[in-house]
Amino acid sequence: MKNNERPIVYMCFSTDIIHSGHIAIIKKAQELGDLIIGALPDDAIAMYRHFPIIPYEERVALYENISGVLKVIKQKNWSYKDILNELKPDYLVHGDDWKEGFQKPIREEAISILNKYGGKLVEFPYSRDAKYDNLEKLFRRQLATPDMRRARLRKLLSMKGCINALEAHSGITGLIAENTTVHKEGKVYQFDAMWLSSLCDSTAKGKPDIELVDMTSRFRTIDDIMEVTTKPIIFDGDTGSLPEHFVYTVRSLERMGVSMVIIEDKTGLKKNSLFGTEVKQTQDSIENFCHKITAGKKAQKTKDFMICARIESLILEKGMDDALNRAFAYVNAGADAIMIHSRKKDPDEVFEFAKRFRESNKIIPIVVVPTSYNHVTEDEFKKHGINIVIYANHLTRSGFPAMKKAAESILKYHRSLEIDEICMSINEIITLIPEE
Ligand code: SPV
Ligand code: MG
Repeated sequence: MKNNERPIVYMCFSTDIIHSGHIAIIKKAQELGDLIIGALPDDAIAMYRHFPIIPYEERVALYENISGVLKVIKQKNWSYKDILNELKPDYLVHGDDWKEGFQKPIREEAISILNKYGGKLVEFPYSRDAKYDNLEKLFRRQLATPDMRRARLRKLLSMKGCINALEAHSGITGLIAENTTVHKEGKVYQFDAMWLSSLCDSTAKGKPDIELVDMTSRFRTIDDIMEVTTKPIIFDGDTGSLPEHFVYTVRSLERMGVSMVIIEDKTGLKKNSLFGTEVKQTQDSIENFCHKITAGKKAQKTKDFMICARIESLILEKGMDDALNRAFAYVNAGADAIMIHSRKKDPDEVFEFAKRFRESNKIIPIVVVPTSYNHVTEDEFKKHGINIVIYANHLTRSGFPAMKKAAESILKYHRSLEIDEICMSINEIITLIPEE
């Protein structure tokens, strides 16, 4: 590199569109020397920002063909440490927007490495031109199209190994699942997917979770959420109803852009699993349930849509062997994933299931809903071979108690002053709804 006469300039891109704003920065960088562009891989971008629309290889080709770019190399993650140590560029170019926010520690790390070998950081003022914002927004809308949204769950699973999903039951709860991010120790955390819970969809309508809210109404909720979000949706399909009905559900969900339906192996009047054996619930026969899975798999049109079989054996106290027998039978019938449900306070039976299932099957994703064993972290689940962690009811369970408290307080004091502290200001509420 250094036998080159001109200084080496390095900058890293995560963008999947190149507009005149990028070209202007590239031109300025090229005035400093020969420009090498780093390209972040899909998993790095998906983890900290939006999901990339243009795949990595295409982005590399895009950057390579920008006039005057010497070459494009892979920058494995957001940290510049490895690249700076290897390449030792004379200049590192970046927009000045990374002085704050999640990139602040990344900037500090880069400066300390540059200082060690005498490299320079050049920061160009970052202008948030409305023209570019609109362009990006338009481009980003593609993420919400049915084909892109549907396919994203499988992609995220293969990128991350273990993903999480938050319950959503309306447009606004969908927006919370879509947009909530937390910055911690130089990293950004956000939810990967949304869970369209039957319990929470029914609760929002003031109805019991007994398959009383019909599919047309459930689809309406999906539509409300899809209108304002882009993240993949996992749909709680209850029992899936009759196989003859389930095939229509599969086709509709797939057409809408839902990524996965989870159906549970119960039959007759379904009650919520968290009641366990306190209420009468009947598990379906292996044969019947396998038939339903196979019928669903035959009905789907794309390779991306997933049918997950949910096993209720532990909930209904039928034992571990029954749960495992069913899991293998359901996979043979075509299930793309297995959900093992438990309402125990500790995760032992779920971990035992995962261990024994993984002895024979390393591939099929395992889904868990840790409502009762909620002290277990996602990292621990991942270590036990689990791939999807669903927070199944937490926006419902946190939101409604606050509403009840507000209603009671108004009745008690005949005014609303006392609940100021638990109410979001109108300004904050407005910021939850992004402007179009
Ligand atoms: C739901 O969220 O509706 C579920 C999960 O099915 S559970 O409530 O735990 O059964
Ligand atoms: Mg449910």
